[in-house]
Amino acid sequence: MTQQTVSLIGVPTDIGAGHRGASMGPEALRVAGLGERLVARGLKVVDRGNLQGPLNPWLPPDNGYRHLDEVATWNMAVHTAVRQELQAGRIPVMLGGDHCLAIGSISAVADYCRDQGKKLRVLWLDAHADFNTSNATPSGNIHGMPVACLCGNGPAELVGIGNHTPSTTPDVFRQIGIRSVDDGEKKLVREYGMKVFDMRHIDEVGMKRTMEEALAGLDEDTHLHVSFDVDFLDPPIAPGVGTTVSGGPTYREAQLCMEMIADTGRLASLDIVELNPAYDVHNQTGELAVELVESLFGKSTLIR
Ligand code: 4U7
Ligand code: MN
Ligand code: MN
Ligand code: MN
Repeated sequence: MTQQTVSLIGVPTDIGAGHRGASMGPEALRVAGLGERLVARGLKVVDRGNLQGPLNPWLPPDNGYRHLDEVATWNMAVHTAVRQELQAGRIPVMLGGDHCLAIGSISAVADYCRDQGKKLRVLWLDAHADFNTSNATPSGNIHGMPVACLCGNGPAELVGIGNHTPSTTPDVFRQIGIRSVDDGEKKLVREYGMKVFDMRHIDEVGMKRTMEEALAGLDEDTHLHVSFDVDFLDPPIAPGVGTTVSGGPTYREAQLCMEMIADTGRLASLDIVELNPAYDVHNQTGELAVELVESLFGKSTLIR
């Protein structure tokens, strides 16, 4: 097999978040050795450096959205950068930054899949469903809205990013690790028929069966995108995020999740988002994220 190339795209902003500091995520991931670890896995790695965009004005929400124009500007830059790497046959790894940036990355992946005649599957690893709207949101923070925007339920500034509106459809998503969904958001999740593997499901059937279900139906024509919100993980092992929610996957469950994704051989693009070094302890969450991404790219402790 030819050597695969991974492109690291840093997106240093917390423009969509409710806490400052995710803007430092890209550098923390680099300091934790992300690039070197992927090289050690036999991948070729190019680091595109960091994208640039507007500073965070840290204003209150306006009409249900905080920083809507700035969020749109950052996401257009992400869209262009991710699309360019895909077009060149590389695996884009977006280093967030907060999770609003998945609007840019996944809209690019979805456009690419249409052009290539590929099917898309998105694994959304998160404590949250990120399916809010300006009416449902308790915060106005757009990092709680990217999945809704990608499915066409959001402001024109965000829903219109990329070549197709809406960018994609609810059926491509599998949401895993979910344990915090707002009341209005919950209604929308049901109405749109989102496939949610919440913590209750993981508790009941285990991570193994959960991942078998979430990965069912992939074939050689499927582009698999993983959107890894670091708050997916149980807070005691991953304190370095703005919005911790107790009761997440353990170290072993998270490893198994990543290993089973790697086993499909279909991973073609990735977001690593919401890492917030301002809340971290000695970059332990950054290092854990890197360790899990190694597993996602095929590192295994298997002996058999
Ligand atoms: B993340 C929240 F109210 N639902 O909308 C909101 F609980 O990207 C949190 O998953 C959103 O980290 C979290 O503000 C967004 C809140
Ligand atoms: Mn999220
Ligand atoms: Mn989250
Ligand atoms: Mn968060």
